Amino acid sequence: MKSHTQTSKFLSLILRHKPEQIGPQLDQEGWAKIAELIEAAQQHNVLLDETFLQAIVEQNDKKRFQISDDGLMIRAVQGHSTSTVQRQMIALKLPQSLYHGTASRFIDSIQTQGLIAGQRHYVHLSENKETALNVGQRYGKPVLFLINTIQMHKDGFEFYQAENGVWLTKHVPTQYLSLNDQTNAESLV
Ligand code: HQG
Repeated sequence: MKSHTQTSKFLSLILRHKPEQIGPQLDQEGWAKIAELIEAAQQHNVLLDETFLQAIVEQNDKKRFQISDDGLMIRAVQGHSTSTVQRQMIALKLPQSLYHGTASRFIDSIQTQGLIAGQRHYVHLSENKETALNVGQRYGKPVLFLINTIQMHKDGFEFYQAENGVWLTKHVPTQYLSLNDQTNAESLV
């Protein structure tokens, strides 16, 4: 068996982006049959079993994956780019504001175009600064944008929340964005 991290990355690839690479069918909500996934992985020389999958799902730092209540299916809760998946999610309680962490080199483009989803289905937003900064530092010097979610909601934009707490929306136009104070951002890293 590969390490948890390697397998978790493999699961992200198959359950979020390229299920066709090995074959398991994903439904609209992102679910794949565990038996089908295990068999498809085996055919591509990746050894998996139910116990190993369970351990990966439980120990995953960001709770990226979920196993269905009946134990038969597995999915990624967010982060998809495959068009097969179109999750229906409902936000129960929208916070006043949310953060988006990005890298400083994207500031100009974001201030021109707003936040766009890129390869993924949604723009990913966080309730707290630390999480957003961690997301941003994956691409360079992290900076924070504050999103006026209440005004967006009033203006008819929809927000969703994945089971792991990550907030999602299709696009954040520039008028709802403000760049968070730099020194403030740096003191949190
Ligand atoms: C940027 C990870 C230029 C955006 C994280 C980001 C998250 C623009 C990058 C999840 C732009 C896209 C998603 C514009 C947005 N011009 N750049 N107009 N609008 N961008 O990876 O939000 O570990 O697709 O700021 O924790 O970084 O995979 O999105 O820098 O929750 O579970 O374009 O992925 O979670 O990058 O990260 P991504 P993200 P996992």
